[in-house]
Amino acid sequence: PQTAAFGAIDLGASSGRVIVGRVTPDGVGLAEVHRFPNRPVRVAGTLHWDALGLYAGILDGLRAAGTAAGRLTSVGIDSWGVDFGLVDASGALLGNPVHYRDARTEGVPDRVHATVPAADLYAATGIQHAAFNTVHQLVAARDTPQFAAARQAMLIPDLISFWLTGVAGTERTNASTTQLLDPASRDWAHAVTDALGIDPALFPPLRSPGDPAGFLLPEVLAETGLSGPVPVVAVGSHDTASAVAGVPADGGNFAYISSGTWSLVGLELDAPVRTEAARAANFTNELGVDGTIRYLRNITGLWLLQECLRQWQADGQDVALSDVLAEADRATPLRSLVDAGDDAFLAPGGMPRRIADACRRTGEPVPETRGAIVRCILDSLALAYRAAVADACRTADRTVDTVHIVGGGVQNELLCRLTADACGLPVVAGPVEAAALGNILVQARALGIVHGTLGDLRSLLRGTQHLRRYEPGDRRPWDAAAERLAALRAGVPAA
Ligand code: LFR
Repeated sequence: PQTAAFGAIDLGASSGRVIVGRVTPDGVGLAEVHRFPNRPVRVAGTLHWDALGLYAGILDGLRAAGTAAGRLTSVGIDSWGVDFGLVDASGALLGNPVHYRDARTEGVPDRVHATVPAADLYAATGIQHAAFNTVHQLVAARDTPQFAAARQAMLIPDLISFWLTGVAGTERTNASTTQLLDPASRDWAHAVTDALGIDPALFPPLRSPGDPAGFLLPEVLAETGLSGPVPVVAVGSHDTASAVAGVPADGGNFAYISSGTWSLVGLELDAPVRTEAARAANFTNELGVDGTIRYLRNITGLWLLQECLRQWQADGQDVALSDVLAEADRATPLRSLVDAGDDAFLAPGGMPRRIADACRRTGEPVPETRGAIVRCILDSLALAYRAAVADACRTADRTVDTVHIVGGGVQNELLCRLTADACGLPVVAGPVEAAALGNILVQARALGIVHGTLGDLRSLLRGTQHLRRYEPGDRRPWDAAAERLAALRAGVPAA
C-alpha cells in the first residue's frame, strides 16, 4: 500500500513539536523529530511570544523531518488560539505577538460590552466570555502606533504558514476563537465587527481545514534541505480542533477532555447551542473539522500543576513531576478543593501560595505539603471535569457513555483515574499526540491517502494508537465533594 509522510507542526504553550506521521490507508504511525521550548518573554511590561524563536525551532524541525522521512508529502500547522501578529503593508511583523496571559485586556471586556452587550456577543458568536479573546485584544491594541501601521492581523498558525509559504489566509477553526465569527454561517459576524469598528478584512481570507495553503518557499526549502514542491495544507489550525479530530471515538456518545496546559472539556455537536443556559454555563461553540462544533468549556488545566512545579524548582527544590504525582497519590483524597476555573489562577507566578490563599479564603483546609497541594489540584480538576461534562450534556440535551482524554494529560494516570471516579464514567485515555494526529489525518485526506468522514479517520486511530481504559470506582465521595465545591464557588461557607 501507498505510504506517505506528513509533517505536523504543533505549537503548545510551553513547547513546540515537529512530528512526522506515516499514513497508509490502514493507519498512522508517529515519530517526534524535534521538540523545542516555547518561552514567553516579558519585556517592557508586556508578556510576548518569541515568534522568531518559534520559527527557528520550526525550521530545525522541518530539517529533522526531511532527514527522518526523505520527502514530505505535505505540512500542516496548529497552535493555541486567540493570539495574533500584526503585519504591515510590506508583510513585515510589527513587534512580537502579545501573550494571551498578558494584562492588556484588563477592563476591556466592560468597554466591549458597553457597545455590544455580552448576551448579543454570545448570540452572534457562540463564544464563551474570556478576557483574552481576540476581540478584546484587538480593542486593547487599536490605539497603539503599531496598530496604525498594521494592514493585517494573522493568527499564530496563519502567521507561521505565511512565513513558510508567502500565502496569507485565516483558517476557520482558529478564527472562531476570535469571538468575531458566526459559527453557523462560518463567516465573520458582521453585526459585531461593524458595531465595534473592527474591519474583518484585517484578517486574510478565510479558509477551512483541508484547503490548500500554498507551498514551502524556495528559501524554506534551502534552509531545511527539503526537496520541493512541498504543499502546506490548512488543518484544524486551532490545536484543540486538531486534538478533537484526533479523539479515537467510536460513535457519537462521548465527551472529550483535551488535556494540556488547558483542559478543554465538552462535546462534538452538529450545530451551535447559543441558549441563555449555554451562555450562563460559559460554554463556547468553536468550529471543528468538517463543519462540527466544539461545544466546550475552558478549564485552567495542568497549568496549575506546571506552575507549582516551576515555583518549587525556582525555589531550589530538586523535584520532578513524577515525584509530586507519587506524593499526591499518597495524600488524603478530597481534603482541600479549589475552583480550578477561577481567573485568580490565570497569571503566572507564585502558584502554591495562590492555591493556599484560595483555600484560606473559602475555609478549606490549607494544604501544607507538596503532595497535599498537588492532590488538591488534581481532585479539583477532576471535579471541574465532572461539572463540565454534566453541564455540557444538560445544556446541549445529550447523554454520553464515555469520556475520552487526549493530550499530554493522558500521561497523568492519577488524574485519569480521578476523572473516571468523579464523572462516574469510563475514561479512555490516549492518544497523547491527538493534536498532531488530527493535523496529519486532515492532511492525508486532503492529499487523497485516506478517505471518508471524521468517523472514518478516527477509526484509523483506534487500531494503531495506545489507549488505556479506566473504569469508575465509588462515586459517593465525589458526589459529596461536588456539593462542597459548588457551595464554596457560590461563596457559601463550608458547614
Ligand atoms: C489550548 C488552547 C485553548 C485556548 C487557549 C488559548 O492550547 O488553544 O483551546 O482557549 O489555548 O488560546
